[in-house]
Amino acid sequence: MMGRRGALIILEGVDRAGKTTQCKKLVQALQKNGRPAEMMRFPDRTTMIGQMISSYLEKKTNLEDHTVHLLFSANRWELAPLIKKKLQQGVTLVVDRYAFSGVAFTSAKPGFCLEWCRNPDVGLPKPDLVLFLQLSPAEAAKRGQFGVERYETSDFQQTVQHRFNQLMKDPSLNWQVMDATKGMEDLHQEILRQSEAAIAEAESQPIKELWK
Ligand code: FDM
Repeated sequence: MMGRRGALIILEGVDRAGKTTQCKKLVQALQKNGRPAEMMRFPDRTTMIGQMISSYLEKKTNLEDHTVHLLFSANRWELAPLIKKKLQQGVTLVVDRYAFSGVAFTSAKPGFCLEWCRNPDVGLPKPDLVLFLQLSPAEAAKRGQFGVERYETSDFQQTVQHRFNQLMKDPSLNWQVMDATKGMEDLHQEILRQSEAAIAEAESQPIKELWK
């Protein structure tokens, strides 16, 4: 008989909501509870495609907007076999950004609609839980300046937030909105609770396909 599979847990959210910190804390807490868990992040800048994306984000190169969107998606597809393998081995994956960032960021650019942006990611491994770390623009501003990478401006981030709001209306996904203004530890406990529930639910289910 097949063993129990791991869960695919995604953290999304606006800049400075604390996604990366929370991903790391979640992996540590799951491991402490005796659950095999690993962290991944997108873009994964270590692959050849990831290096092209990284150079674009650092503004060292320019890429046409559709092209870079497809590269972000290709970066997920190149890791999809590994994601499935790990899940099937019983490893829970905690992922910093996924297709939702892909859609939210590109569709915030002029001339792009959600549907076009979603298409290349249709069929990727479907997350069992998508945690959205919510932070108001005012609260985000208190946490310091934006960085120097592409997309790190408050106008663009606000449009991205609107796109995320549209994506969260999709009832085919298990979206959970988390209040990121809470203290780091309280937020962590809430994320851990949601994750344990999703892991228990996923155990007996096959891996599904995103947006299919
Ligand atoms: N981003 C991220 C996209 O535009 N599309 C995507 O598919 C993904 C996964 O890249 F500005 C954007 C979001 C963010 C940047 O930053 C990656 P971090 O700091 O590596 O998360």
